[in-house]
Amino acid sequence: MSILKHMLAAAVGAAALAGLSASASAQTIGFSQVGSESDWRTAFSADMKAEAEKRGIKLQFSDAQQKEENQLKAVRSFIAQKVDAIIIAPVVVTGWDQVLKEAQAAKIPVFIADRAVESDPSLFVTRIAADFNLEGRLAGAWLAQASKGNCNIVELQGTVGSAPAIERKKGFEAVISLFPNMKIVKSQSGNFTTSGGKEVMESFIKATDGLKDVCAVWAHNDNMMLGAIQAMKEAGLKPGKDVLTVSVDGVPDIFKAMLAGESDASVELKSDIGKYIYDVVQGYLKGKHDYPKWVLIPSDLHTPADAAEMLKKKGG
Ligand code: GZL
Repeated sequence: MSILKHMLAAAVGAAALAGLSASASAQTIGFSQVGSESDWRTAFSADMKAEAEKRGIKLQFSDAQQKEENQLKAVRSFIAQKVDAIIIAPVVVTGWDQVLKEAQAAKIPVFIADRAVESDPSLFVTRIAADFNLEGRLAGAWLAQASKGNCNIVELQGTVGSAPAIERKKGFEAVISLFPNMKIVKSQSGNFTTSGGKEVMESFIKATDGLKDVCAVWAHNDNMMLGAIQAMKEAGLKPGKDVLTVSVDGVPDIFKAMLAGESDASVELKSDIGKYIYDVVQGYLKGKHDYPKWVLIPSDLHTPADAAEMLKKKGG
């Protein structure tokens, strides 16, 4: 048989196996998603749906619109439907013990994705997420270098009580505390939304007489930074120049802002993480039960130097 025929036979065999494994692993998975508050969240949701489709997973997707009570309702509905597994991206870290115990009693494995809970780790299989504290440290280190350790900072916090807001703040402060002339002079939550970031920045501009003596804006996500950039421009300020900016997510519009000279740095948070999450869930359902309690997704910082390349990578 010619080489080509061998390759075709192998390809057909592989496709059949893949088909078999897909049908054999056709599972129903419930996914309780935070909401659609940011470009990153929207991209993450799209990736979770596309990857489930690719793997023949029946995904029960629930958008909680950033309300914990909606997430708790969704998880209880998944339990009632007797799904094969439950994935939760928790809007805040507290309030999960009871529903996690109910899922455990129903023998449905739970996986925490993207964010984190304060609950006992025995109540879920594992957490597949980035290191928010590291993201805060990367942002703080970049600003220390960019400002030569001399900077009054205004901070746009994420959703109060959420793991990324708690840990990004801790990581950022751990680094700037090493520099006596770096301090956060204003800090308030914009709830991870563009409109929230704009409103808070407008109040900061008013309270500091047009960001007088303010050297930088630190935002826990890009959407709040994009709102802050709008507010600074409307006040006649030059974000990215008069005021340094650093945020997290690495969404396409922040790279566009960098190319326009209006943003200086963003720590990328990978949004195409459905493959990692489903690998873990499907691995567990097939019998692999020795996952660590945290499957870490890497993050790295980007600046205008590679903004064009990152924008292309993000399909922007
Ligand atoms: C972090 C993620 C955060 C993003 C925000 O992993 O949960 O939530 O940084 C989103 O854009 O709102």
